[in-house]
Amino acid sequence: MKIYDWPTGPYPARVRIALAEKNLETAIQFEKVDLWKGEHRASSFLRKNYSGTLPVLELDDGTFIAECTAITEYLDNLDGNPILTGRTAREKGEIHMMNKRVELEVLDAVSVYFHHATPGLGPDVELYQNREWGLRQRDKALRGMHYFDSVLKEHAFVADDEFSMADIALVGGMIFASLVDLAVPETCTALLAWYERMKDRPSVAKQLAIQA
Ligand code: GTS
Repeated sequence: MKIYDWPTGPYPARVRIALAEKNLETAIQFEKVDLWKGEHRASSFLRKNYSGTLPVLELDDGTFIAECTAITEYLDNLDGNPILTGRTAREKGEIHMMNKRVELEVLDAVSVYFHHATPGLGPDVELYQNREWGLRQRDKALRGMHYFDSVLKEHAFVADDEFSMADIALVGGMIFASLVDLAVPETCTALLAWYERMKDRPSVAKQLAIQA
């Protein structure tokens, strides 16, 4: 299997953390696609992923699977022992709901802020920017952090009281926020404490060492 990757990218980080949790790192070959040079916009890459985003998983039979959630679902179920995406119908429902909520309310919002209200990937790659939209998404991400703080005041993890891909997605959000200097509000004490606990996981620590 191959992953089209950008090693310090917050979304690729989600899949790298999932791979480490599943002890699958040695089963994967990584191929860099340079976002800063706009290689993800090339027609050869768009044939692999219409959306032009990283990461993308290529299976040995030539199938391409894009989207972090879909890739995580695939990897988690390969050995018939899903530990990240839920075992029961209820677990799956709750984990997917919270994973999507992390994307909508924090991670994707920070990404839009980066692409629209900061220089983003630079003038050659960012062909359309809307600063007002970017700033609104920054404020949405901050509201999202407060929401997850309230969740983590009541629960040890983002979904279902067990570590899951929803936690990994929120780690991606924390990584992206840090890359764009968007500080987590100090009042979000439960969110900050949860992130410190996440950093103790070898999978997350390894990714943060790559980010440093
Ligand atoms: N919904 C996608 C997913 O979950 O995989 C989003 C993926 C995404 O936005 N990836 C970023 C990207 O390709 C990579 S990174 O920002 O984490 O490095 N961005 C390029 C672009 O032009 O938006």
